[in-house]
Amino acid sequence: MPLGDFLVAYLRKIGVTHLFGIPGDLVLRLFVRFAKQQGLKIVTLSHEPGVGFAADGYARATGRIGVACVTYGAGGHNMVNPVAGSFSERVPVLVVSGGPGEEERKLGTLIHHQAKEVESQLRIYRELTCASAVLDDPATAAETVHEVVTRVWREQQPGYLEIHRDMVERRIPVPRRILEWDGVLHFARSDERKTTEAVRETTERWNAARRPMTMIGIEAYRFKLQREVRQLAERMGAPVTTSVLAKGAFPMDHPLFMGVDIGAISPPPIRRRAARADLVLSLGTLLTDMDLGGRPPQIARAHSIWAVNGRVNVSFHTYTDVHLREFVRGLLRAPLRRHREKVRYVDNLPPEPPRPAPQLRVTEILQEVNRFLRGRRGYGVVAESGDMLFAGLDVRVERGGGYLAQGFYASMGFGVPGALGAQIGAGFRPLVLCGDGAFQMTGPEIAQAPRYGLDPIVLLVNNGGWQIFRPVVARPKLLEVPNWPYARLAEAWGGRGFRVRRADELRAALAEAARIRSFVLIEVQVAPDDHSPVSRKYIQASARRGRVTP
Ligand SMILES: Cc1ncc(C[n+]2csc(CCOP(=O)(O)OP(=O)(O)O)c2C)c(N)n1
Ligand SMILES: [Mg+2]
Repeated sequence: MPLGDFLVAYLRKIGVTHLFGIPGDLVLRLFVRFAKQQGLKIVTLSHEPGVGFAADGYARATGRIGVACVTYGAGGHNMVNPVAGSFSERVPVLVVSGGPGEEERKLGTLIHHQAKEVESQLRIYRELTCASAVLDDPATAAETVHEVVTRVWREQQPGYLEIHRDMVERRIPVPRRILEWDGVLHFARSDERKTTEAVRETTERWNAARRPMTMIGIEAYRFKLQREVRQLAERMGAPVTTSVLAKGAFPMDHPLFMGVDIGAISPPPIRRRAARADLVLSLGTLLTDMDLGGRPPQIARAHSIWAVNGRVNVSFHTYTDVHLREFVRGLLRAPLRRHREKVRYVDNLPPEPPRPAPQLRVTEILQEVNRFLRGRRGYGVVAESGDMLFAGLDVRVERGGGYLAQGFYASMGFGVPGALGAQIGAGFRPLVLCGDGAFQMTGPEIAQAPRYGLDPIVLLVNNGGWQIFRPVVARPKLLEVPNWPYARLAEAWGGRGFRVRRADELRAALAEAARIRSFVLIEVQVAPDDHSPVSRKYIQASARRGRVTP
């Protein structure tokens, strides 16, 4: 069959429903094939960064592969940053790019959109993907697609396919193995004997521990272990925290959930409990400066078991080839002792003020958001980079509601397009927490919402600039951004816009937004030197680390 048709059939077979993209002449034929009858639903946005973030948001929210299709050069290069974010945060995104045909490449001229060499884009994407290929050989094209996609799934990281425009209609042989395959992708399998031993040793240590804790990381989410991890936590009975990146991987209203652990700048009860722990069982947590608050792990290695990246590290030795799925399943069958401890959820918010202040504060916004979400179903929170990334740590989405944020790579621009992709894929109504600076990067993609029937609520916290840096930058002028008429823009783009200045106005606007069936933007005015509690701690700690000591 023609290569283009094979690719569509293949993606459908693995459960992909949508394709995010922007066409160009070097990818046009492929793009049109994707949209053919029985093909994929095409979602075009205004700018490739939005496309990349939307495909990533789709993948995060659905647990399926997100597909982004771009033209060669100008399009592909424009999407580098979102794909780098997907790589860092283990999101399975497949990038499909067009490219110049063989005859064109033989002309000896430079080809429009080309940067250094025709292969430059491929080389750039090699750095940002776990598998990449140019499909230039009809004989092996089908196998190559299968290999790249299999790797993307196994590693939960992006992959890259470049399909030159003269290849789209080329007929390719499809091996029987792929034709007869049921379309189910598999994760890497662990070594059984090593798993048995890792589980046995973990069980011994767990049963000997007096004050253990469990920390849930992003792999639990990406490898679709939420249910098992919850069961395991209930069997073990100890308090549970998540890393920053994994917020949402464990139910926020679960009686064992203590909150988000961000190392030394965690809420004091989490810090104190972690300091007293004689064993931390960490399931799928990447070791990042963000999660550990820029300090070495508080828990000495002697008292920890870290399962991540296909390894189980038990204090000072390591079991290789033990992946999180088999490890967790093994533990579920093990004779684990159940600890009993009364666990209380903690965040960083102060008590609510008795009456709304004349100038709304970030902490009050978070209290209103929590009030709004309490008991409501069908919402997911998307936190944008900037103060809202840290503010989001104090948001509590109950009853299985989703939570998405770039909790480690932390690129501005993820929020609005990521939310569009997430709603398209998973159907929940996003509540986007977004700063004015980040909104000016990709927020205008919200204008795409009406034509796809999407209705996110964007809470735009307007503090007049990139103010997360205000406490550490001596010249505030450097941080200013122009003041857009955000609410009026929302109305002009087919949504509804509100401007609020006080907590009671915000409460009313949110209640109204819940009734409105189009997208809604609520602009919330706050003072430029007001920050969420976690940002305040984080930015000071980060500035200390960057300081040059003579
Ligand atoms: C793409 C990108 N560029 C720059 C940064 C560095 N950065 C982090 S937060 C921030 C300011 C965010 O401003 P805004 O969205 O208004 O949020 P605020 O800090 O004011 O709450 C900047 C520039 C980044 N994270 N991502
Ligand atoms: Mg701002």
